[in-house]
Amino acid sequence: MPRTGFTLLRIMVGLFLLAFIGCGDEPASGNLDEDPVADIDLDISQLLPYCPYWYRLTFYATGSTDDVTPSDDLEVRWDRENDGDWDTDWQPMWWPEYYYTPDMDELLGIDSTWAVRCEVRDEAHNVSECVEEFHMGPFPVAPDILPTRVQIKVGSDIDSDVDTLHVDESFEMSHTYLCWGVPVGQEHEIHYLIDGELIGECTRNCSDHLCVTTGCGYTSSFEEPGQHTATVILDPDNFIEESDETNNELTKTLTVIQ
Ligand SMILES: [Ca+2]
Ligand SMILES: [Ca+2]
Ligand SMILES: [Ca+2]
Ligand SMILES: [Ca+2]
Repeated sequence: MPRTGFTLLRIMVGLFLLAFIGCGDEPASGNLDEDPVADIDLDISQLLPYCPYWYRLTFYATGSTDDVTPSDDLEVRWDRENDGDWDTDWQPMWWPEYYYTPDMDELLGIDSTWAVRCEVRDEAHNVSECVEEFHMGPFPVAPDILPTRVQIKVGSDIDSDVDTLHVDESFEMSHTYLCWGVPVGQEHEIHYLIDGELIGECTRNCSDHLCVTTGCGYTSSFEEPGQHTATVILDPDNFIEESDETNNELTKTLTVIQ
């Protein structure tokens, strides 16, 4: 073969190899690297069973896919209330959860509908946006004060809360309540009743916490087996004007056994 023909052949083989290697970087569709497909899931659960307005909001973007970048290598960032300001940096998909406990000012402002926004990007920095709305609540209408738990504590565990007691077993009564949009420092009275009889009373201030657990220092025990009713009444003398004056009483049934 003449020398010029041999050189031409080498160039053609080289071009063919370059084209062949380049094909491996392209998606099966033959298109260039496309935007990822963002897919988010929301997991909404109560943070504490007696704080019905405290939520654990977990946002997952693990369902997102891309034509080239493996799902595990995609990145996501979150704007948790869709206000235009990103609340996280770009973060890897293997840590996609975002825990958030809204405070009352935010809850009062969002009218129980919440929108979360995210962006998912692939390794070529192609970006897809996703927005999803979800519902929380219904929330009380401010101002309102309401009990959410009658707590019966036994032993030294301050978090214990039982329905069943033994005869002569000592217990302490307390309660959890919400001051929903009530000015901080606003006083209210609290009445504790057992079987409809007033057995303790005290005064407390509203704080800016969503859920407050407190007690009037009442401890007692039952001498006989049977069923009893423990009741907490908030603001019995109506120091606070509320949107709902009918939800200030909460009752718990106690079973006393030998
Ligand atoms: Ca892509
Ligand atoms: Ca934000
Ligand atoms: Ca109320
Ligand atoms: Ca009242």
